[in-house]
Amino acid sequence: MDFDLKNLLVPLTSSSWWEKAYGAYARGLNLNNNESVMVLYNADVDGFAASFFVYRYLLASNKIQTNQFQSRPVWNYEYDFQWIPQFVEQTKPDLVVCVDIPIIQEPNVLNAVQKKCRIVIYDHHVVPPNAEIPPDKTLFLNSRTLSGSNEDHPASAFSAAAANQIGSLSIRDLPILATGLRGDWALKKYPEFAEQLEKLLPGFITACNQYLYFWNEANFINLDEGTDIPGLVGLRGKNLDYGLVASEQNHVQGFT
Ligand SMILES: [Mn+2]
Repeated sequence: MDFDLKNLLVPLTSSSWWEKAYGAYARGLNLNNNESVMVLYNADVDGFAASFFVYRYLLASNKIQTNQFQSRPVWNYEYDFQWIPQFVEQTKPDLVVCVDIPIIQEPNVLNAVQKKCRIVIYDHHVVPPNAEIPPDKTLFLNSRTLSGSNEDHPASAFSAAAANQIGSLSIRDLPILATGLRGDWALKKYPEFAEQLEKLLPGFITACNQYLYFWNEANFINLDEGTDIPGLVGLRGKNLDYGLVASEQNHVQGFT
């Protein structure tokens, strides 16, 4: 079967700002010998997929060893980001890469972190009008501001396109990218990619969604009626959230 990995994410890579943004990203992710990286990613599928493609990029560009790479999800309830300076103090990376997290809204955090290490951010959340872009050791990339017209490209799309640019993407990565994009409802934005995916896994996305829909609907009905979800009895709030993530993961693994 003929796959075209070259032109996967055309609406992104043909945009007027892509070359410049990719160049800045590539320089930002350039490591000196033995430097280490910490990737902080939004704890959703777009963020997770993005962190995977950052790793792929670093492997291909810097030939890093696994002990030079660490990553950590950032959960919704951690979105004040005030814990990050101390976390960086403890883990001592030379470079922090933030994908899919709106950390730009906390200039005090960025200022504290960039005193300790370099920062590269790719995000596509709306940037607050009064956000301060920190100079010096922080690189801030956001498709909405780069395009000047609020263009929205998920973090998994951007980081996969960058990994693809240096040839470190393979056909096996397509389902990961599909999941990331699907999580942000953005699969339809990239018709060339959707076409390659359909060649690889005909009907995969539709079938997987139909399967999950059944569970999600059942969960919704249970909660709406004030009953517990089987297997997650007595859980509410954050604990229920954790439980649901784990059970959805099980369902997806069962499905694939
Ligand atoms: Mn996202």
